[in-house]
Amino acid sequence: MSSAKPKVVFVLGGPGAGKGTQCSKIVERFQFEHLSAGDLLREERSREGSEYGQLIEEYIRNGKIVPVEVTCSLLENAMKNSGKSRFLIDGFPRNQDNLDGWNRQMSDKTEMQFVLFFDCAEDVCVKRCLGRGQSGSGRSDDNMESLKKRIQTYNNDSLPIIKYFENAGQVKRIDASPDADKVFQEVERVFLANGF
Ligand code: UP5
Ligand code: MG
Repeated sequence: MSSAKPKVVFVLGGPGAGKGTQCSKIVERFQFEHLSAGDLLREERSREGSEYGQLIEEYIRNGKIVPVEVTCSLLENAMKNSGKSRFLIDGFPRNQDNLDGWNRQMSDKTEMQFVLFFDCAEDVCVKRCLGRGQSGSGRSDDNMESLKKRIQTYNNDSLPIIKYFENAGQVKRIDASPDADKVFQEVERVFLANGF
C-alpha cells in the first residue's frame, strides 16, 4: 500500500437494491476492491473456530445489525490483506453504531470519497431478494419472514444514516430500479465525474 490513505466509497441501499451487482461492474471498469460487509460476515460465520458464528447467523436471519466491533475488524483486516488502495465498502455503515465504530477505528486511516446510494422501491427490492432465494442463493435471509425484518431495520436504522450523509453533501443518489446495465451507466458517470 502506498503512503497515501486508502480511498473508500460507501455503497448503501435497501436489501436487494443491487449493491453487489453494481460493485462487480465497478470493479470491472475502475480500480477498486469490493468489500461487502455482509459477505465478510457470512464468511466469518462459516469459518471453523469462529467465536462469532452463531451470533452472526442469529443477527442475519433476523435482519438485525451485527455489533460494529465485529464488522469493522473484518473490514479492516480485509483492507490490510488486499494491499489495494481503493475500496467499495458495500452495505456498511448501516446504523449509528456502525458509523460511530467506523469513526473510532477507521476514519483517520482512510479517505471517504462519497456515498453511492442505490435508491430502490421496497416492492422491487422484495421481488429481487425472493427471486434470488428461489434461484438458490442459499442465503438464510432471502425469505419473506427475514425480508420483512431487513426492510424494517433498513427504514428505521439505515435510512437515517443515509440522510446524515446527504445533509453533509456526500451522497450520490442513483435510481436503482432500471435494469442493471442502465443503472451502471449512471454509476459510471458518477465515478468519472469524481476523477476515477
Ligand atoms: N438484481 C440486481 N440488480 C438488478 C437490476 N437492476 N434489475 C433486476 N434485478 C437486479 O441483487 C439482488 C438480486 O437482484 C440479485 O438476484 C440480482 O441479480 C438482482 P444484489 O446485487 O445482490 O443486491 P444487494 O443490494 O447487494 O442485496 P443484498 O441482499 O446483498 O443486500 P442487503 O443489504 O440486505 O444484504 P447484506 O449482505 O449487505 O447484509 C445482510 C445482513 O448482514 C444484514 O441484514 C445484517 O443482518 C448483516 N450485516 C450487518 O449486520 N452489518 C453490516 O455491516 C452488513 C450486513
Ligand atoms: Mg449484497
